[in-house]
Amino acid sequence: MTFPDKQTAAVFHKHGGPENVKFEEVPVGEPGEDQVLVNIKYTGVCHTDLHALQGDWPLDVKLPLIGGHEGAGVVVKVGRGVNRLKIGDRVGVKWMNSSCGNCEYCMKGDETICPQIQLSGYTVDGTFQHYAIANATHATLIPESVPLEVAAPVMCAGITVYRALKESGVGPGQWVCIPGAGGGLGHLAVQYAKAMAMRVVAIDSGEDKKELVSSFNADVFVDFKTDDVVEVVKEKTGGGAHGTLVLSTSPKSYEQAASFARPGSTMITVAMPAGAKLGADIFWLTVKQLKVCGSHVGSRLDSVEAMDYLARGLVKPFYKVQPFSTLPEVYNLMHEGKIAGRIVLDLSK
Ligand code: 8ID
Ligand code: ZN
Repeated sequence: MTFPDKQTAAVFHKHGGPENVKFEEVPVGEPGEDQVLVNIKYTGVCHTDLHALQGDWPLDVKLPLIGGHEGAGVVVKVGRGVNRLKIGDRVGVKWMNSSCGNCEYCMKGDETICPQIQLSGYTVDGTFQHYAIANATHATLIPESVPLEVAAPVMCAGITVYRALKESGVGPGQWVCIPGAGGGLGHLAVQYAKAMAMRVVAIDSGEDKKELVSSFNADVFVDFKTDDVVEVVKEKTGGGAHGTLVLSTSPKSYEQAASFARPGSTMITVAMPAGAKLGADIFWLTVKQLKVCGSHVGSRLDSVEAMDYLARGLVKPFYKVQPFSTLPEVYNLMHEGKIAGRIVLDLSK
């Protein structure tokens, strides 16, 4: 398969706003041991990419960085020792780029907490380029029946919420509460939750997001700008949600989640607003026997399972396709909370 030596990538050299993203000519990488070179056709834009650009988190970002970690494309070259993938395979490139495979966590399938984890679009270059390097063990095969642009948002958003819902322990018929339900992760969380027979309280704001989550049969919509969130959730769920997935990028959601939690329930921390602390009252945390559990993307098996929901038609990402060159505008819209579902970039434009 032929491919060029050089390509255009969206790079930032220092942290800050979308104006720091530059489209530059960079060399196409060479896949090393257990790596493949993937011709990225589509990539989602996740709020994590914006956190990385802004330098929000207490974990160093590689600089300069090519961001992006929701890529879907085709393998064009395989490195040494790659048996699992071949040229022409359709794969997803994820946040979880690689793990060591040999530590105590990797050995028991907890690869998402491997101390040597490499993260696409954060510690290594990601999918905002035409040719990205992926680890052959971790790249997710995309079933033939799933178009690449549809698969892209699942590579981070879908896998993450699928895993977080499993961690929540919410059973069929029980209530799961989803702050941030109209966003990239949220709109998929609503669908996975319904496919798992949970009842859903979707929290977000505005008509667009209300319409979107209602189209996926969310049972209740709560508008965080106009409703008394804690009271409405308690009332609609008959005493609080059995589990909460915090997917909203506002620290306020973490305070509210502890307040509307049903006794004995679990709060899953997924969103990571800059500098946010757990603002829960320890008294209520204790006497309500609440569990707080962090959830970081998903394992290779979670990825395959999350993709399978798509292949079976149980989950359908809602997205708008835009040209690659619009990435800075996407960041602006995301910062303002104006994106319902996901924006997927078409790398050919
Ligand atoms: O593995 C992980 N833990 C993981 C994986 C992927 C993403 C974590 N994340 C993190 C991101 O880094 C980000 O912090 O999850 C968060 C959400 O990512 P996203 O879904 O990509 O963001 P978005 O599309 O911008 O959606 C955020 C939604 O939150 C709503 C907004 O309206 C938007 O729809 N929101 C806000 I801002 N304030 C809210 C509030 N007070 C709120 N929703 C409810 N209550
Ligand atoms: Zn992401």
